[in-house]
This record gives sequence, structure tokens and C-alpha cells, in this order.
Amino acid sequence: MTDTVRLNLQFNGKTLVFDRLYTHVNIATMTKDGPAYGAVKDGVIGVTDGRLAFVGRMADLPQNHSASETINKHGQWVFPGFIDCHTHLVYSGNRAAEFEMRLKGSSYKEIAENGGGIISTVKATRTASEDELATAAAKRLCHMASGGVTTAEIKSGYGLTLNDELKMLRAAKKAGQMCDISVTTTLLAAHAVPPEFAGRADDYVTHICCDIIPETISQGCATAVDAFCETIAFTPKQISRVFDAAKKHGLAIKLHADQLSDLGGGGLAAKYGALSADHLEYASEASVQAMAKSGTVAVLLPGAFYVLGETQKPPVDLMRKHGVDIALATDSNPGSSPVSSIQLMLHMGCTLFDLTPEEALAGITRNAAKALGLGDRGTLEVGKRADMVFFDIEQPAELAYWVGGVVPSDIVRAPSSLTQS
Ligand code: DI6
Ligand code: FE
Repeated sequence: MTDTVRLNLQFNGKTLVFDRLYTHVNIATMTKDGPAYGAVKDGVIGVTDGRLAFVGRMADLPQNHSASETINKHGQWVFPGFIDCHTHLVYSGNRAAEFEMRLKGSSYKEIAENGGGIISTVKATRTASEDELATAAAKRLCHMASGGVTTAEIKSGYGLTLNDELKMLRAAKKAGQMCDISVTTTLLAAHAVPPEFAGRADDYVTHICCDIIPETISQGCATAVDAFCETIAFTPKQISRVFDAAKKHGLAIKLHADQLSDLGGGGLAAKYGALSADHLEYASEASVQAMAKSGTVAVLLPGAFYVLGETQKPPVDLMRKHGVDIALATDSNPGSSPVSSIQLMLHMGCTLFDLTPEEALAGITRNAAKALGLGDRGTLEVGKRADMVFFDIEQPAELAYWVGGVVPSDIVRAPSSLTQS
């Protein structure tokens, strides 16, 4: 008897009782050690009460089981539901005009410094109602979900007032309900200095620490805080104040770090025990080493790199050398990454950042779960949520190979009522 089967017998007593059995399926469990992709060929998955109750080979499924429903998958591949761990899906308007300006030679930084960029989306977002924002975000989120995403993180950051930030976070949750997708919310009030605080960034940081963070907590609107550490945004010193306040209130920490220049953002995130530091094109070896030590995930965002025509790649070799877990995400936003396909990020992670298809897939499953602090998903193992995406493909690498992705043959989502284990 294999270990898998023993585990399952323990999990479920002597007779295995399933709500549903998926038979003759090739399983990319995406567990870390073992065969490539954690693959189990000609496998079977049993689901009970929205969780995985059996994951193993057909040959190891004990005779002594019953299932209300059995579905033969005829050799399709199944993966953990994809997790997009960095998005800005809630906003109003779009920035196609800036895209045209960039094509004519203006840089992202120049546009931001001249009142465009993030601030132009802030203006549009402030005038939109919560329902309008939720509806617009749901359109984008449902599109994302159709490619196999079952969990998405959504940030605020285009409101930049107490009420507008909370409005965005509530809209994010509503969008999740509208698409039946698991959504985590992150407060990104430190995204840009709002016009009314122009020249007074420190005062805005005080407002974030003393008013916006406490109110976000008391209204239960977010579980993490994020900030933009960059010359066009906030200094490491200002961000340290935001993180100190966030820690005091029990928020998890994430950081937009070292995207356009090296301000030591990766190291700063590590110092605060951040779940993730994101972008990291300009991260130094010292930052990478610090992240390895603190277990901070490197979230790479090839969509923004591609759209902005960047040439400096994130130091993937250093991340491998020091053992930093790598995740991949869309960074879906109206400025630097108008992207809604997580599978396109698999392709770009490989072609632009030299990841292997297996590393890329770990980046939208196991490591993306870690970047969100979610221990109940990201791999296909007994006890995890039954979030699964099936494809009629011959090998897992195809998901990164086909430009623009593969349409899932089936998507299974655990009920949204399922509590985190
Ligand atoms: N980095 C990003 O990738 C997004 N925010 C950030 O700090 C871009 C946001 C935007 O341009 O609207
Ligand atoms: Fe971002």
C-alpha cells in the first residue's frame, strides 16, 4: 500500500466515501519534491465536502469506496486552480491614450510625473460608485476565471482617500461574489501621493497609518497591506512607517519593490517578514538573500515588463541560487499591465524571464498560494480545497507553450462558504 493510500484511509476512516470521483486523470499535483510537476499518471481524485479526499493512482484506489458521482476524464490533465496573487482589478476608465503616448516615446515615469499614470485612474475611480466598480471588476475577473483562475488577490490604490479606498475593497469582494471566485483584498493606499497631499507625502503617510489602516481593519476590508517603493512613489522610510502601522494591526505585508530602480525594496520587505515582494527587476543580491532568509516570495510580473518595454530582467538566477520561491501574476491594471490572462503570464515568464514551464506553473499555484499566505490551496493534496482546472492536453508544458493559453475543459471550484483550514 502506498503512502498516499494510507493517508487517505486515515483521513476518512475505513471506507472511502466521496461526493465525486474523477478517474483516469493525469494529475499535476504541483507538490514540491518528487517527479516533475508532482505528476501522477493515470490517477484518480476523490472530493468530499469541497476538499480533496483522495489523490493517487487508479491502481491504488481501494476497492472499498463509494461515490455519488464518477466522472471519467479519459487522460486529461488536472492542475490546482490557478491563483493570480497580484492584481489591481478594481478601477474605472482605461489608459489607452497613455499607451499611444508611450508608443510615441514618452516613458511611464514621465507620464506619471505629468499628472497621468496612476493619478488619472484615481480621478476616474473616485467618481465611480461601489456598484459600478464591482460590475466593471467582475467583467475582468470573470474573464480571468474562464482561463482557470480560482483565487485572485485584488488591491485598492486608486482611491487614495479613506472612503474611496474602502469603496474599492468592498467592490473587490463584491466582484468575487459575482464571479464565484475566491478573492483576497490588499490595502494599497500607499500607491501614489494623492493631488490634495501634493508636496506633503509624509502627511499622507500619517493619514494612512492613523486613519486608513485602522478603519480598514475595523471594517474587515483587507487582510494585507501593500505599498509602492519607488522614486515616483514612496521612500523606504515612508513605507517603513506604513509597515509598522500594518504590523501593529495584524495585516500581512506585501511590497511593489525594485520595479524601476533599486531602492532596496526586496530587503525592506524581507525585514518586515513580508509574504511577497513584487516586480523586482532591479533587486540586488543582498535583497534576494534577505528574501530567502525571511521566506518572502518573489512575485514576477512579466505583463508590466512587456507592456513598459523594460529590458532589465529580474534576477531569476540569484533567486534560484539563494532558494527564493518565485510566483507569477498578471499585475492586471489599466496602466502598465492591461492583462487578464494568467496563462499568458506562464508563456511570458518562460520567454521573457527564462523560467522553466514547471517553475512558471509553480508560480501560479503553490508559490502564489504562499505569496497570499493561503495554506489550503495551491497543490492537489488530501485536505486541500477542491479548486481544480482540467485541460485536454498531452503534457503540462503546453500551458506555457501555447501563446494566449488553452481553454480549460472543466473548472471545479470549492464552495465559497468553505472556511480556510
Ligand atoms: N506598479 C504597478 O505595476 C502598478 N502599480 C504599481 O505600483 C501600475 C499601476 C498603474 O499604472 O495604474
Ligand atoms: Fe502592481
